Order: sequence, then C-alpha cells, then structure tokens
Amino acid sequence: MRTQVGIVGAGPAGLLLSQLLHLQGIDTVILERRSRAYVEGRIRAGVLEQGTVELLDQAQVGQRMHQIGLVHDGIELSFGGRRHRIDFRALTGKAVTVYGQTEVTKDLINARLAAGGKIIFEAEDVSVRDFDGRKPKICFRKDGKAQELACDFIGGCDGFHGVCRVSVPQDALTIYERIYPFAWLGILAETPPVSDELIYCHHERGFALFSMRSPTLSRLYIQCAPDEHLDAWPDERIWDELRLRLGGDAAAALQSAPSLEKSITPMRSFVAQPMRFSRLFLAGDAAHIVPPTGAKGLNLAAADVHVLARALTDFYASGRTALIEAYSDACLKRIWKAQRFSWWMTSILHRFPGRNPFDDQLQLAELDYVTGSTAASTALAENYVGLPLD
Ligand code: RFL
Ligand code: PHB
Repeated sequence: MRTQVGIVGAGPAGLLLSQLLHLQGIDTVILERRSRAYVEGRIRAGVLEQGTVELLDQAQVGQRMHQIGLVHDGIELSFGGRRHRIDFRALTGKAVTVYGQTEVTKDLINARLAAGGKIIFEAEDVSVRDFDGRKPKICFRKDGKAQELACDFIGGCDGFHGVCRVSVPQDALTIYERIYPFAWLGILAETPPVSDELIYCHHERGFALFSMRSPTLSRLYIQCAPDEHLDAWPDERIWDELRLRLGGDAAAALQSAPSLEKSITPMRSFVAQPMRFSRLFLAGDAAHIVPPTGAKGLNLAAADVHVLARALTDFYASGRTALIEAYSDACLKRIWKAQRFSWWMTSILHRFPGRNPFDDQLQLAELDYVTGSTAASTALAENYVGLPLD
C-alpha cells in the first residue's frame, strides 16, 4: 500500500490533518489502533476556540457544529462565595463554542469516509520506520495479516501514549514536564446545566467546573487526589461535593442525575521538542499535554495540524521545504503560550497539598485582580478565546 502522507491516530489531530490535506488534493491513509465506535465514544474536551471553529469551517466539517454547538460569550469564576463574569465578547470581540470532541470526531470521520478517505481502524502493532530517509513506511497488522504502508511523510497524531514520539531517538528529544498533585473526576449526566456559561470554582474543598454539552446535558468536574479510585465516588457523593463547591442558589438548583460516564484524568504539563524528525511530524497530544483547566488540548492539536497541512501543501505544490523546516518552531511558540495559560489557570484555581495561608491569600488576590481589573481580565479572555493561529 502506498500514500503521500501516512497518519498514525484517528483522534482530532489525525482526522483533521487528513481532511485538510484531502481538500488540497493530497492523499492520506490513517491507521488507528481502536475501533470506530471506541474513537467516536471517547468523552473528552468540550470548548472550541474561535480559530478552531474557523478551521473546522475551512475543513468543510462545520455544519453540525453551527447547528448544535453553543456559542458562549464568557465564563464565570466563582470564589469567596461569589460568582464573577469574564465577558469575552466585550473584552476581545470573540467567543468560544461548546461542542464536544466526540462530535468533532464524528463529523471528521463522516467527512473522510464520504469522500472515499481511508481510515484503517483496529490496526495492530503499528510501527513507524525509516523516517530519517526518503522512504518512510508504517508497518502494522490488520486481521492478523502483516502490512506495510509506504509514504513520503508520517503524521504522528497518536496521542500521548502513542508509538511515534517514542520511536524518535531519545537523545534527539528534549522533554519538559510538570505533574500536578491532583486529578479531575469528571461525569457526564442528563441534567440541565446550572448556568448558561461555564463556571470555574475556586473552593477550600478544591476546584470544581460546571460545563455542558447541550441544554440538557451537563459535564461536571471536581478536583480529587491523583490516586483516587472511582469506587470511592458513587454518584451521590459527587453531586454533594459539586453542590458544596458551587454554593449559593445555583447549588440548590443543581439536579442530580445518574452519571452516563465517569472518569479520572491525571493533570500534566508536557512538551517534547522538536516536533519534527526528518519526515516524521508529531502533532497534538503526541507532542504536548496541558492540564484541562484552560480548555486548550484539542485546540492546540487543531492549531498544529493547520500549520502542518499548510507546510505539506506548499511542499507538494512547489517542492519548497522552508515551511516543513519551520513547522516545529512555528507550533512551539504558540504551544508554550498555551502551556503558560493552562498552568496559570490551574495554579490559581486548585487547592495544592502543602499550601499555607499565605498561598491561599495570594490565590484569592489573583482571582480578585483578574476579575476586577480590565487589563487582567482581558489577558485571561484573549488566551481563553485563543491566541492568533499565525
Ligand atoms: P488523541 O485524541 O489522544 O488521539 C490519538 C489517537 O491515536 C490513537 N493511537 C494509535 N493508533 C495507532 N497505533 C498506535 N500505537 C496508537 N496509539 C494511539 C488513539 O487510539 C487515538 O485515537 O490525540 P489528538 O488527536 O492529539 O487530540 C488531542 C485531544 O484529544 C486532547 O488534547 C484533549 O482531549 C485533551 N483532553 C481534554 N482537553 C480539553 O481541552 N478539555 C478536556 O476536558 C479534556 N479532557 C483530555 C480530556 C484528554 C484525555 N486523555 C488523553 C486521556 C480527558 C482525557 C481522558
Ligand atoms: C468540558 O466541557 O469538558 C471542559 C470545559 C472546559 C475545560 C475543560 C473541560 O476547561
């Protein structure tokens, strides 16, 4: 089998890369370890930056997003017993769209398959080879049979636990990492959101987030210990904890419902650089992870593949390699700003083990400043709605 760009991973990064390249007449094949149902069912991110929305439009997969996505002009920060709104629209002229990653994934898979695109689900033992020469290839097994995909370039879009990053000679990579001493316990439940916008709560019992997927479907998170077990968290305990951390009238309005999904996400900041090794490109979670507090993970993956698709398009049209060579630096400039923002949102909103009363007062002062000063709230708003793609 042969293609121009072989892509490992059918998450948002791999699928969007394939779609953007297809629209430029470039052929791709995606190899995905999991089944289609598994990939489409994974509950993850929920907030799209305005630039991501525009990119999905450009990729011709925006129709359902505009029909059922919820445009949010701001968020609320809750601390010290009160809620404070950050008005993105007034401060930046921009908004975000709440539209689940599962829906983005379904839209992209449908578009790729409708256009005759090739996605090989349940590909086993995928390995990337010879990407430092002119003839890279991807080896895998499908239905027990060994196969080879020859290609010009490899898109390493296989997430944090994928094979692409670890196939690079480790002395060629620099890793930057911070692991946080807490995790998020998330649930999805058929209950109306308590507010029209997301509420990020700072509370002495720990952080909580009130998000949503639709006017009848809530997505809720509470900070928990990193080694917590789901068994210790029956639904009622989660609802009680959410009410305590939210407080006020909204807490009384929060209606419990059985959880449709429940999971624990560890919190990590991680960057591996550079993001290109000859003919292998890393994109999305394969190259970097952010803690979810800034809602940046999916948006960063989209930004990477935007830069990559443009570089490959220019190469196939002109033979020039300048954009390919610039890929890693161009992405990393923006990635580090998103890393900073995600770390900052995490550090002002969570309860850190070992903190002291001085740290508590600093956190509250920071929140008071960010909600009270136009300069500070504009800084939050412009990062949340997304820094420019270029
Ligand atoms: P993905 O979505 O992880 O997709 C990678 C794909 O590669 C496949 N794969 C392989 N395929 C073939 N061979 C192999 N050896 C393979 N190894 C892996 C995987 O099955 C998968 O289909 O990465 P991508 O495309 O870079 O997209 C990034 C986003 O998914 C990610 O940044 C966000 O979802 C992060 N994230 C969240 N971000 C937010 O902004 N808000 C959230 O609430 C949020 N929650 C989450 C998250 C990430 C999570 N992960 C990675 C565990 C919750 C979780 C649980
Ligand atoms: C979500 O809806 O899943 C979500 C929203 C905002 C975040 C993280 C997750 O910061």
